[in-house]
Parts: sequence; C-alpha cells; structure tokens
Amino acid sequence: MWIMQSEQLNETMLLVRYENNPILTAADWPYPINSVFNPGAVKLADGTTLLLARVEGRSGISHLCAARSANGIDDWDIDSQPTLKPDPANYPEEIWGIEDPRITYLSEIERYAVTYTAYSQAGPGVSIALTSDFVHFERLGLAMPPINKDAAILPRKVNGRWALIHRPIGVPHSHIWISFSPDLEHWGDPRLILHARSGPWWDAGKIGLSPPPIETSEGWLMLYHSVRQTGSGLIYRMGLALFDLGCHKNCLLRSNVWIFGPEEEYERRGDVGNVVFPCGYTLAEDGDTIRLFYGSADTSIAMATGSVQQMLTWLHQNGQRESWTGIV
Ligand code: BMA
Repeated sequence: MWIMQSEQLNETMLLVRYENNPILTAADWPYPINSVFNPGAVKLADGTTLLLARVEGRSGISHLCAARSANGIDDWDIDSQPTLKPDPANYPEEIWGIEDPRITYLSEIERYAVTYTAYSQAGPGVSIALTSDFVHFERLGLAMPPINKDAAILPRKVNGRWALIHRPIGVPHSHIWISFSPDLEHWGDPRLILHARSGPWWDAGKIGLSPPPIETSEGWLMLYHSVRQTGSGLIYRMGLALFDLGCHKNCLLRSNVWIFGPEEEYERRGDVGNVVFPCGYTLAEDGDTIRLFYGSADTSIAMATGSVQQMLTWLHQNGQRESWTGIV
C-alpha cells in the first residue's frame, strides 16, 4: 500500500486514516459512559490487539477499560466493567481519575508497564502499574509528582537503569524530559531531551510524548504532540523526532512541520475539538507497518496506518538537528 520509491514523499502521506474511523465510540460501550479516547495499545502474544482506553464517565472522572480484537480493527470485545478504576482510598493522587495510558512490555520482568496520568487535587502526575494479563494490576504508585504527564517507560534498561520519558510543566514552556530508576519506583537524574519551540511554531509552548518510542535500527523514533495555542482555542498535532539508541538523551533529528493534525469531522468536533491524541501503536509482522491508535476530539478512538521506514526516510530528508542549548 506504500507509495513507490520514485514518488516524492511528503509529510501528508506518512499516516493514512482508516476509512471507517472512528473505530470505537461511547455507543459501543457495554455500560453508560460519556466518551472513550486516548488508548494505550499492545499486541498480545496470541496476536490479539488490546487497547486500554481512557473512558470518561458521566461524572467527568476517567478510568481505564480494555477492548480486545483479533484483527485490531473491528469486532472489539470490551470489558463489561472498568478494567482499572481510580483507587483514591489507597492512592489519593487518583482522586480525580486516571487517564491517557501508555503500555510497554518489559521482557526483563515479563510484565507490561502501564504509565498513566493520576489526576490529583494538586494536578496531574504520572503513576505506574504492572500487569501480565490486563486483569490484575500491581500499582507502584506515583513516579512523577504533579504537574507531569505524557509518560512511557523504555522497554529495557539503559546502562543498568529503567528510563521514563515524561513531560513536566515548565515556565514559560513545557518540554520533554527523561528520568532514570534502578527499580521502577525511585526516579531521578532528570534530563531535558526535546524542547518546545517558541513564537508561531506549530510545536511552540508545550509538547509531550505521544505513544511509547518506536525502536528502529537508527534510533528511537518518537511521535510527539504539540499543543498550539490560538485565538480560538488549542490545536493538538503530531511530529517526529529521532533519538540516539544508546543513551536516549540525544535528539538526532526532529521535524520542522507536523505530520498529522485534526482534519476530519470526528477530529475537529467533539467534547474537545481539534485534538488528535495517540497513546499507542501496534507493529505488524513485517516489522515496519504501524497502526496508530488515537483519541479524536476527546470523544472517540480512531486509527491510522504508516510505515516506520518511510517516517525515517522523510525525517532524514526534512528533519533538522536539535540545536537548542538549554541549561540541563
Ligand atoms: C491533554 C490531556 C489529554 C486530552 C488533551 C485534549 O492535556 O488531558 O487527555 O486529550 O489534553 O483535551
């Protein structure tokens, strides 16, 4: 399905929307909800695609709910009850809900790590839970205090430590950081790895990790989102950055333009219009074709397909080296 070598690759070709989007809406849910969006995604050992979606109830508080599909597109089997509910009695930081999960399989401990937003009265922080079946979860509690979001763990240790990408709120801009841990519970040694630009840039002011980074032969390919402030509200879009495979701290290339933004009706209109917000992807057996699962307008779940190799090729042709010299 990918374009011929001779065609000029441009950023509008990198992700192709599924023709029957959205793939999941509140109407599909087995219990009454307001909206379903921003799912983490993983392909299980038997090939089943599992989405762990953010579900907003009619209270405004969110929980997480799993949906499974053999082909990853339709015929979803949705848990009849919330899969992971906020537990404020034991984890007070979850009092206003849990949101936006990212999933990484950690082969060293043979469990999936789910990093999610724990919405506390002091603001959103990052929490971690471990699971092997998406039925039973072991909560590790708060990894990053408020205000922090958009976090994912890399699948294996870097120089003996786990690595967590996250996005603290900064002044005046909010950038993407990485922190390290010997045990998934104690995090430190933070470093800024991708800065939000300034002025009229598409990724000015605030950026954050979208799904967990994709490992390629050239480095970690990061899809990141930008939050553009305009006179008529926010626009969430997505761009690409490539990081060093070894230490994960060096950005090799980043895109100067966004590669995916709200265009379709289901992305433009909803509870929060003009939002595309991916938290997960699955990779096909060819090791190249990704399915990106994203929240559209904080209302439903949609899917787009792309080629990792084409994203890398495009980034080499159009990206620029990170030139920012920050203090960290
Ligand atoms: C972000 C997160 C996302 C949401 C987005 C747009 O800050 O809260 O869950 O999709 O805003 O409202």
